[in-house]
Amino acid sequence: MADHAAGTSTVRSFPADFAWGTATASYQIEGAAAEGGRTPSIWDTFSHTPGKVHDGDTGDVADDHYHLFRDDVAIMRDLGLTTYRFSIAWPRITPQVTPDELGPVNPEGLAFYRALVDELVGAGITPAITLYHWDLPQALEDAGGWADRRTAERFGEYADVVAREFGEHVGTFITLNEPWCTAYLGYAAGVHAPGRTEPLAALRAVHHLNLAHGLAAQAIRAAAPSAQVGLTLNLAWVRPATDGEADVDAARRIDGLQNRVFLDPVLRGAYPADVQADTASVTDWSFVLDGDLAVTHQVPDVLGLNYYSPTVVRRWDGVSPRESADGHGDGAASPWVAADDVEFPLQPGPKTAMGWPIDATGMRELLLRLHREFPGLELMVTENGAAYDDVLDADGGVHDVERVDYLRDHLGAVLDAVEAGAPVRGYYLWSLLDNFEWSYGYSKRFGIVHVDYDTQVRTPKDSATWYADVVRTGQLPA
Ligand code: IFM
Repeated sequence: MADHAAGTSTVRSFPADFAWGTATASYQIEGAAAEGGRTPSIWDTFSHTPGKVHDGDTGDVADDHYHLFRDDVAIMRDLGLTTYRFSIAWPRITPQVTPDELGPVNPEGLAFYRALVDELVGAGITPAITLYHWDLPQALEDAGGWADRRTAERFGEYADVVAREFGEHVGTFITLNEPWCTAYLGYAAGVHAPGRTEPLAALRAVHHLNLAHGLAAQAIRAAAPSAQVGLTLNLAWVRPATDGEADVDAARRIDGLQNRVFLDPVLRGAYPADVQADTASVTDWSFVLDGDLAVTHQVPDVLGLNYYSPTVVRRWDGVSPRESADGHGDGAASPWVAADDVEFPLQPGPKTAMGWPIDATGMRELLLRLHREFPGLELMVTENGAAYDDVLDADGGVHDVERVDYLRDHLGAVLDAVEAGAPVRGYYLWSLLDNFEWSYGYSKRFGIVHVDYDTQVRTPKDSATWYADVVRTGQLPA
């Protein structure tokens, strides 16, 4: 910790082998939606459906990273990054997949990612590949999507193809990104693709995603024994609004639905009994078949944490408008299956352009909780960052002071956890580039590199310079 009290400022250092990266996702940056043999994903369908995405934005072009990836790797090399987390678009790899058959592998799809991996390796940057960051082949959704267990089975086969192809050069294969969003935002709240509002489908999706993780982990371990298996969860630092029994119980239920329903089957080989009881009005969980929990129980070599904002919950009184800081409030379908009586009171204090409250404490607390509950499990921050209403200044720069403050606070929280003994191995800043922010389209800018969507000109923001300094020195400036 910085020693301000003594009038001196002790520099805080990260471990020498700490991995420094940025993260992106295929649909958010690639564009070239109809090129290279790619078939539509659920996000193509969703974004092309009127009213689903801000301003009718789509990922058709996005950052045109498909054509500009060499420039983007050069930016990362100039920043001194040691690793880069990106996702592979499943519809580029097996574009003819059906629920019953993976279908032929598309050489053009493999060639694109091969060129990207080669470029990264040539720049001294270790690739970390996410296998699923939400762009499910539409043909699978047409047969039920993640609510159908065949999607998990095909995912395991797709993981085998990717691990065989890239296992040699890739440090980590992350099976899934934020299955909470896939299951609940996609199948219960309907604000993400495929836009369904079916609580039962959401819980089926939860299980099939856990199964998909297990099948993919098995495939990666067999095909690429030198690579690490990762899983990225957006765990919530859940706190009750008061010490009252109802609020404390609301916090337990949200912790179950967001955190433990993913952690437990993967790390303990069991679903939490309280979550199953809480959701009994929706399902008896009979979609969990004999032997499934042995498959989900594939402990990752590294668990990825995505953290942005804290979560405060209380029991809703059922009368006043239901509050939700993230837009899932009164009147909207809720992502919180069987928890319609829980609300998320709006918090005072500073917020990012997403309206998300800023509190880095949650980052530290979640890392310490993971370390406490799963000692020995290696940890990685696989996403952290902030959207702000950045503008290109007359001097040609983007002076994103607030983002620098946000990053400094959150990296400080990571260091707190490291200093307390949590085995946090690295940090991926979300995001390298401004990009397609899902239902918000291009209206929210998370990048440390500004993108002009008309010209595709990239301009590193002040935060990029600041981050490059942290990476170069391994030290957190006060
Ligand atoms: O842009 C997303 C990313 O795809 C998943 N994690 C959260 C980010 C910011 O909302």
